[in-house]
Amino acid sequence: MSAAGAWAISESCACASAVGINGPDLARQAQVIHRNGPHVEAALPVRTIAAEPEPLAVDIGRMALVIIDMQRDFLEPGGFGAALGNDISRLKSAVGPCADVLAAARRAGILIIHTREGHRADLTDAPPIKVERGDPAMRIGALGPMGRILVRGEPGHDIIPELYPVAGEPVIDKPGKGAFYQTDLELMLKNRGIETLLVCGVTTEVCVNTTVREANDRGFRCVVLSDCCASYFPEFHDMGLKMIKAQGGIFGSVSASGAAIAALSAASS
Ligand code: TIU
Repeated sequence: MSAAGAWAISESCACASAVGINGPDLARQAQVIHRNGPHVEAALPVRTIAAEPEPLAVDIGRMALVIIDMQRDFLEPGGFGAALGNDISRLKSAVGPCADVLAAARRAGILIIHTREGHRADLTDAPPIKVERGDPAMRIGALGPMGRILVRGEPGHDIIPELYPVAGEPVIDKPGKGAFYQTDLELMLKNRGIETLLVCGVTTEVCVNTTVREANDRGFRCVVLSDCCASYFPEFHDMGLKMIKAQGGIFGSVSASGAAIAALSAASS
């Protein structure tokens, strides 16, 4: 077992047995894994997810769904995305598939983490080079129709209603593009024994790509769901995904909502 984390491993419980990603040798050991300590819930199975560059066998019990920055500031008029001069309607396509994967992940009972990009009200955690970009009237911290742009606690900073977190789903507030930078995401994932991240969110080439690269360097396997991600620039979306899966999956794998839902549904049935 490569990352036991907070999981307890027992050979004496009557729960269904699970195998690790490392293959049948572990299956022969008939280990039983429980999340969050002794006998909380049955272990989840290994499933193969259709993905590029190749199908991936994933231990569903060691997989988390990470939804990146599906915030009003990026997807709704008057927010940070619009302030940067972008066509925000291009991000809409990701909402429905994300909602479907979120529902399947909730049914399967896997760890679900939401992230939000944004800053303290006094902007002490915002690098000047980031704040000083663009039209002064529409910069980070400026007052827009959804409150101060990209500032924590403001309406625009929050997650869109369609994907709103429910109790028990951690929300990571991040000051940068990557979800690992200056956050406790890595700690959470390691404590839960997570090996694989299903990654959704916006934008493909900015916060999704940055997070996937950070995750890859930390030893987490990423499966990016193409239709659950979007960019203001369609060509960047396509290239962002290509860069992840090239060279044998140099940063991770690329799959789609249907394949992820199939694997999650098989795990929850
Ligand atoms: N979340 C995220 O991607 N932040 C950005 O600023 N993205 C842009 O594409 N600008």
